[in-house]
Amino acid sequence: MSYVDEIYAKVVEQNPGEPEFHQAVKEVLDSLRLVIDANEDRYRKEGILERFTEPERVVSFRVPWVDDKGNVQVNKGYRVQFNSAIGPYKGGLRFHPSVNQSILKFLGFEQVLKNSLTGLPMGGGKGGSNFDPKGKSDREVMSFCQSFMTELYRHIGKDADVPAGDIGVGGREIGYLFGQYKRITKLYEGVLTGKGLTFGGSLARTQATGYGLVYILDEMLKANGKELAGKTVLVSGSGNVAIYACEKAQQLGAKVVSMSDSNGYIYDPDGIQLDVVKDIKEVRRGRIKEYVDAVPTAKYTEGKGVWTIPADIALPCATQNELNLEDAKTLLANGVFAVAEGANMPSTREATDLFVEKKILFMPGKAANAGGVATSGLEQSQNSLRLSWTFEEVDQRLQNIMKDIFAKADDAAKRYGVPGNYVAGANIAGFEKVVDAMLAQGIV
Ligand code: NDP
Ligand code: 2IT
Repeated sequence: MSYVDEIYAKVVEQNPGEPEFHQAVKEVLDSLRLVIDANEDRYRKEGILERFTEPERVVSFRVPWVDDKGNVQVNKGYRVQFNSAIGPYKGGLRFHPSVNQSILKFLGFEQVLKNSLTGLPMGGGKGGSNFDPKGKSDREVMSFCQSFMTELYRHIGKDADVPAGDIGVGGREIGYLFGQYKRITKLYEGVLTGKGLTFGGSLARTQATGYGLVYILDEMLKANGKELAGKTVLVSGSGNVAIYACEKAQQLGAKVVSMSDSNGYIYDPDGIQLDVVKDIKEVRRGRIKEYVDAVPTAKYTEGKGVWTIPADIALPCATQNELNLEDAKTLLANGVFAVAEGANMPSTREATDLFVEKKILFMPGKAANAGGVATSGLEQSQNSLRLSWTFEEVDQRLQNIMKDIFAKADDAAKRYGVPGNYVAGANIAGFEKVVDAMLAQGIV
């Protein structure tokens, strides 16, 4: 049996009930076959894949808190510290009822390769809780965040592990978490990123994931003789990534016609009015269906289905496995020629395979959404230097990083004889750096 197949079988056997983790490992290992086969003896001898697929540490803990009615609530909290070969663990916290160990391990595993691609010295980690911030008061969210940090603080630190936001964790949550960390440890340090601008946050971090997604999309289009201006774009989700992907796509002359949340999607043939979406989502924490109250010419549809709208480009920016094989077929039949993933693993394996097989321009999440964590890395740099860069300075660095990621994925795909396959290219380029560091550091 090949080393890849042997390790994948082991991962499935030793991590029962973790389908998302299996899925992410399989996708990555399959596309690394060429590299691994070429180095099989050395990698086997050093146990590279056994170590690469096993998190260095998984911490799980109880998060008790009291709601506004005086009832005690108990949630599960986690931090997966996956790989620290190239730097301290770095990666977001997700607060969503679906959170479990499988989802956080898949996210942590992907994060290792993503962070490597940024070129910055960051290892990979992920954490979170099955806490649902929806419908909770600010006091309840604060109470939960304080309890969460009262356990998490002992596992993190500016040179050990630096969490940030992800689904359900934005500026409000990071503020509460930072306040509690500082209070417990007496340390005013860059232990979290995505902080408010008055206490160490970086300009452009809020925009970074969505902007970065469109920068790399633009790069991919240009490299293939196409351009973004004038194209019709589908965006799913209406959170942090979706909103700023929409903003940058519009700035570059594209027409974004959809957004969604877990209840349904809106279709605005005249182009999304982003100020309306920002007011609903960032100010009022409302639902996307409220968009049609302000824009009656747009249409709201309950349920899934955002991928049935005809367009040129699709940007899935909500969550894992939100775009399946049927959706992929529909997109292709409707003329979509490029897909870039704002979310982590939004396309199922079958959908990804179809995009690759049909040779459309497809940029996988670990490359396409790396602008967020890259800018987190820039926030860490600014914290260490005790200064802050301007918006333009950070944005320029972000653009350079996204260009560089495209070049790395493009180059690795060409080197291994699969030009244009950015799935393989991103996985290979991310893996090469991590493996080099792991080999140099011995069996740890
Ligand atoms: P937000 O919480 O700001 O927004 C999430 C959006 O996705 C919401 O519109 C939400 O709808 C929707 N969504 C979440 N879960 C589901 C679900 N199970 N089914 C359908 N819709 C869902 O999160 P972000 O924008 O930060 O994150 C979006 C994606 O981008 C995630 O995959 C995340 O891992 C990834 N990402 C985020 C980065 C960041 O910097 N924030 C960086 C890189 C990747 P609803 O409100 O109904 O739940
Ligand atoms: O998936 C991701 O890359 C993030 N949620 C951002 C992580 C970070 O540390 O900024």
